[in-house]
Amino acid sequence: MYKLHYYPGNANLAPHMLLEELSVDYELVYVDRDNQAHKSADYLALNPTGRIPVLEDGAMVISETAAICLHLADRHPEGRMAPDVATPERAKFYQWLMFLTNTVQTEFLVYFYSDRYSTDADDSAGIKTAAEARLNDYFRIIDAQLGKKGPYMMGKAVSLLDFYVLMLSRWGRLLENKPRDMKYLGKNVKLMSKRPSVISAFEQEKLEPPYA
Ligand SMILES: N[C@@H](CCC(=O)N[C@@H](CS)C(=O)NCC(=O)O)C(=O)O
Repeated sequence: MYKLHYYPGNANLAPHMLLEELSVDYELVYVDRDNQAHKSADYLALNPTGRIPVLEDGAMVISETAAICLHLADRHPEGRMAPDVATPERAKFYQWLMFLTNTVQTEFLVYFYSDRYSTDADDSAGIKTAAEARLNDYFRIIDAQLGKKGPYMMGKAVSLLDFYVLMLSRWGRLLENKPRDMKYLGKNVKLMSKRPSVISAFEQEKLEPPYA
C-alpha cells in the first residue's frame, strides 16, 4: 500500500488527488510541519531535502512531486493520466509538467519563502512582488494553452497535468490576479473541482471550497 506524507494544501495535494482518481489503496501520513516534523531525523531519512511530500511505495521512497505523479501514472496506466510513451503527445506532456514543476512551482517557493532569497530582510517584499509578476505571466501562458487546447491541458482528456494546475491555482488564490479569474483556466478549475477524486482529497486534507 502507498503511504503519502502530507501537510494540508502542500505539494502533496496533486499526488493525493491522483491517488484518489486512480482508486488505489493508500494511507495518509500527517507531517506535523507546525512542529518542524519535516526537518526531523526520521523525515530527513526519507527525504534529505526536508520538503513535503514523500511517497512510500513498498520499500521504495520517492520525493519530488512531479516524479511522484509520473510514477503513479506509470504504475496505473489504466487510469490514462499520461499520454502513451514516445508519442508527440507525451513529449508535450513532459514539456508542460516540467514547466509546472520547475518554473511555476519553483516561483511559488520564491513567493512564499521570499525571506530565504536574500541575506537582507529588507529585500523580501521586493522579491515577493517580482515573483508575483512572474507568476502572473506563467498563469497567462497556462490560460493560453487551455484556450488553444482545452478544456484540459492535453485537450479533450484529463491528465495528471490538470491536477497539478489545480494545486498551483489553489496556491494562486493568494495573488492579486487570481488564476481562477482567467477565462480558460477558470473553466478548467471549475471542471476539475467537480471531480469526486478532487472533492475527496480536499475533504481529507480539510481544505474548504473554493478549491482555487
Ligand atoms: N521540489 C519539491 C518542493 C516541495 C516543497 O517545497 N514543499 C513545501 C511545501 S508545499 C515544503 O516542504 N516546504 C517546507 C520548507 O521548505 O521548509 C517537490 O516538488 O516536491
